[in-house]
Amino acid sequence: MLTIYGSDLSGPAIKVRLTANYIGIDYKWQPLNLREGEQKQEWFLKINPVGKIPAIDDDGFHLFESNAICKYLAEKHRSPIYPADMKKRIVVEQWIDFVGFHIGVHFSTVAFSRIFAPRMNRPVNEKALEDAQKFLDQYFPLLEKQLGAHKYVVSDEMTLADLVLFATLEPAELANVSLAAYPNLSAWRARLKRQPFYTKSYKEYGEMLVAKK
Ligand SMILES: N[C@@H](CCC(=O)N[C@@H](CS)C(=O)NCC(=O)O)C(=O)O
Repeated sequence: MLTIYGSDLSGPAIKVRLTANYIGIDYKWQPLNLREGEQKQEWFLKINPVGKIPAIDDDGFHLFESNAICKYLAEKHRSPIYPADMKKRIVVEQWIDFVGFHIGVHFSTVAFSRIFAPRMNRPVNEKALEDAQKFLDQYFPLLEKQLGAHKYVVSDEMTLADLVLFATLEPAELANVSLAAYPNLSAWRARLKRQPFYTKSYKEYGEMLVAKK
C-alpha cells in the first residue's frame, strides 16, 4: 500500500496527491502537523532524512522530493503522462525543470510573502517579492504561448509537466497573482479544475486554507 505523507497546504504535497489521483492509484493520505514539527520526528526522518513533506512509503520503498515521487508513480504505473519514448520524455522533463526553476521558485516567494508570512507573523522581504513578481511576468507569456499552440503544456497530450505547473499555480488567487492577462493559461487551469483527479479529493486551495485557520 502506498502512503503519502503531506499537508493539505503544501504545494509539493498537493502535486504528489494530484498525480496519484490522476493516475488512479489507491493510497493512504497521511497529513503531518508541520507546526508541531512532526516532520522532524525520528520515525519520519527514517522515511525522509531531510525532514520535509511530501514523502512516500510504498510497501517499504521510501522516497522524497515531489518531482521524483511523481515520476516514480507515473513510471511504476506506466502512465502516458510520463512517456516511455526517450525524446518525448526528455521534453516533458524540460518543461518540468522550466516550471520548477523559472516559475515555481518565484511563485513560492510570492505565495510565502502573501499567504504564509502574515499568518506566521513573519516579515516580508518586499524587494524579493517585487523581483519574484517580475520573473513571473517575464515567464508566464511563454506558458501562454505554449498553451495557445496546443491543449497542454507540451503537446495535445496531458503530461506530468501539466500536473507540476497546475499544482504550482494552485494558490494563485490567494497569493494575489493575477493570471487574467493569460487567457490560454487561465482556460487550461479551469479545464483541469473540472476533472475528477482534482474534484475527487481536493477543495480549492483558498477554501482549505480558511478551513485550517
Ligand atoms: N523540493 C521539495 C520541497 C519540500 C518542502 O519544502 N516541503 C515543506 C512544505 S511545502 C516542508 O516540509 N516544510 C517543513 C520544514 O521544512 O520543516 C519537494 O518538492 O518535495
